[in-house]
Amino acid sequence: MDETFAQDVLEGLSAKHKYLSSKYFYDDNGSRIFQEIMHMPEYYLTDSEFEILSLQSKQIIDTVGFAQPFNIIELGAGDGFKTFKLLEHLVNENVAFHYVPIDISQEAIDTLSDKLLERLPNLSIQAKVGDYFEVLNDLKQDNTPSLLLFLGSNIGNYIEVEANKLLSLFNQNMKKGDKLLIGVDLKKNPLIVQKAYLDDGGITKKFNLNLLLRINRELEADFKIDDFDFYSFYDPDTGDVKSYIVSLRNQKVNIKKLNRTIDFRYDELIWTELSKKYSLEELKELAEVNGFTIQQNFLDCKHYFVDSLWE
Ligand code: AVJ
Repeated sequence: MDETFAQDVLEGLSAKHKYLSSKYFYDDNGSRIFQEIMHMPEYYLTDSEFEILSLQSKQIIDTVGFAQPFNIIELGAGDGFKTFKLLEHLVNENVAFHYVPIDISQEAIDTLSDKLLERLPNLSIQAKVGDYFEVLNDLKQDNTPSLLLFLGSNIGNYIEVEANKLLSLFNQNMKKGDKLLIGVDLKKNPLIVQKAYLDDGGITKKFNLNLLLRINRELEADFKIDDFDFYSFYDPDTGDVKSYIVSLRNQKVNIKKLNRTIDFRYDELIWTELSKKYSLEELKELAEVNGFTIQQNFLDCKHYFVDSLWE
């Protein structure tokens, strides 16, 4: 795990066009800063998906149409705040189901389980720590129908080939009849998207620069945070939001554990994240090339976001 981080940092910072993977944002500090992002008024994604799950949980579950009991398997459960609305609906309706959150972090799973049980003491939680696919493969053995959740527009972090790889792997690990509810951020007025990723309060900047602090701590590097800035750009044609760390001067950074000194040019960029937005047509295409069909789309009232039900 640590080894991969070191290797990936080395590879990304040695490249002609430097890059770091956004999956490394989420150490303990990064996860906390992401919570702050989700509370920013500019970051509409959370509010939109929360609205969908608050107002349409009944329609979603009716459309899924499973016999009871069934499983709700959440991939990359995170803090489970949006999912709470869906789970609450099911518990209140006395529906028989098991909630199976999957995350690679034991700590994230423990916190989530405690928080949920506090508010929904009757909830049946069968948390799994580990790799998505190992856990999904295990679940294939049991013939309880399963609804997979992949919420929060996490799919937006994957470039096209990777998104297709991930979704076809989901597909291969699902039993006949299983369904997938996937949260996807939609193309919209570019100013709204731009502001969600380049906020005036600098929280997203702090989120990105935290990755340099993580490298300082875990790989014994000497990044001077004040000598770096942040930039994010939305291209409304492609739907790509690309985020970057910007070097504010010519500088050298030593990374002790990598035995390397890395040169940064004035204005040189490190690409850190893709947050892709889809149109509904592109979403249909994404489903179909990976062997799914869209059963129904559930949108928020502003049509900013969709929870799309795939079979
Ligand atoms: C959690 C991946 C959906 O890309 O919108 C928020 C992460 N990055 N602000 C996103 C994020 C900058 C977020 N996802």
